[in-house]
Amino acid sequence: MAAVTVSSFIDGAEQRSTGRLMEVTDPASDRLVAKLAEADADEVDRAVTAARRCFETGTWRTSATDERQAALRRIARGIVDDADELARLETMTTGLPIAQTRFMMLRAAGVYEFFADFIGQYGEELYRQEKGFLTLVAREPKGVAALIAPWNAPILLSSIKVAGAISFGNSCVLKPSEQTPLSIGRLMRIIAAAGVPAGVVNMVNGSGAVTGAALVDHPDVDVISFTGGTETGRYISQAGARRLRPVATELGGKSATIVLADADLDRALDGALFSSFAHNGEACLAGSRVLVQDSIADQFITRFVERAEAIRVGNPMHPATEVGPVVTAAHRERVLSFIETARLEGGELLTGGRRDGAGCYVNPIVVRAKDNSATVCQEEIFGPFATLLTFHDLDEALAIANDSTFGLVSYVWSGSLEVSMRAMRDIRAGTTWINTPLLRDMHAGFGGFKNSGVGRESGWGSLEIFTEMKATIIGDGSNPIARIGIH
Ligand code: TXE
Repeated sequence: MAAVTVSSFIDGAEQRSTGRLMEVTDPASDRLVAKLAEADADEVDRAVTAARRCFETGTWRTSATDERQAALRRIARGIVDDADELARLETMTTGLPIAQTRFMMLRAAGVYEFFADFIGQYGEELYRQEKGFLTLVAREPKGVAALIAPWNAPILLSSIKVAGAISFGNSCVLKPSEQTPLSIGRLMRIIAAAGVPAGVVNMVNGSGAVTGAALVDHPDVDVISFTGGTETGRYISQAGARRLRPVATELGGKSATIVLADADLDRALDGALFSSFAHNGEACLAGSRVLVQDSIADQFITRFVERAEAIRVGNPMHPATEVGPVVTAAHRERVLSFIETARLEGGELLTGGRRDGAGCYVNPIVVRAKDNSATVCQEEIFGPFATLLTFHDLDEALAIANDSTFGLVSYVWSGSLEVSMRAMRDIRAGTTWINTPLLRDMHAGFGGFKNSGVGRESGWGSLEIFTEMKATIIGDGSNPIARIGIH
């Protein structure tokens, strides 16, 4: 099969880019599946200019809410109708199991539905505190949003940004990850076919250093929303600060799964395995630092390891596969390197590691760390790699959970209401799941404390990111006005 060349999508049309060609590979076979023509600063400028022009003309910005709602719902239907092919492309470039990418397409469609509902529901503000005045606070779209998305859930994470931005009337330029551009190219066509006017959603492909950097530094960008690694987030925040532009960042995590002795241990085991290894462990919300109460530790850890060894690792296109190859060969080597790091710091490898043959496969890794200061307890590994620790009581568990530079999510397994309430109050993370593995409700702001980022994506969170507050004060004519200039 000849490799297709993917390029940018600007002002409603695919571009014939002439930029540097980058390779997109299938991590299951290491084969080249596409070439990507990198957008340079000029092409990024054309995309931002198209978004700006479209915003200024007001076609979308001032459109009736029900027009935007209808378009968002048509996008949702387009994604559902095309879910099989979108999932196939996503699995081909990410290595994520097809059952999981298929599920994510339905979640992505749900995101457009959610925002269609949300913009018909939220109210703006009116105050009467001052006699003789009405003060109205309206929400206006910010303008042109630069949206930078990662490779680990391309359509879903891009859609949370795109739907959030355009539902409130913004225009946007999306830069997906250079490793996973294929499904996003198709999403652009779905958005155009849904009747969203040209210029509302534009997309530029290319590396972070060239295309991404040109986008976040463009003077006509009004707001930046980024999901990715912490160091990149820091860089992009600085770029935004130089131009005094707001930057929302959803970054990494090293989240704790706390298992107490009074939990339903069968469900806790299922949940701990799922939050460590689902999505190949390449998820910001992985709960891969598993803390187990010492009184149940031996038995729980034995069962955890047995189940990790039984996980079906293999061809991600196979519907029964539970863990596929990690995204690239370089990433596989990085993930594997943490085994040696753990050993050097007194940790013990309980199972998993290198898997021979073609493709970027890794057998699910379980390491027991000496204590929470170990690198494998502090750094985000972003692969099928669970780190186990034990604790004596709840206070110690909460202290370990919080002993992290990150604060994205946490998971708690316990039969006690008091434990749940303590966890809710004391864990410094943006989201805590109690007695359930991960599931996001778009009503709830998603984002992190500390190095896990700034801002929250959701209905209200996205409203904060993508709109400006505008106050209008109307007098009823009764208030006296100081009459200056009369002597
Ligand atoms: O992310 P990058 P990478 C974490 C995870 C992973 C690590 C590195 O730990 O191992 O980050 O992954 C674009 N200006 N997460 O290298 O580089 C880039 O092109 C503008 C957690 O893949 O942050 C891509 O589109 N843009 C995470 C996006 O940023 C730039 C998901 C993310 O890439 C840029 C992914 C620049 N200078 C990784 N440099 C999560 N929160 O879910 C890069 N990019």
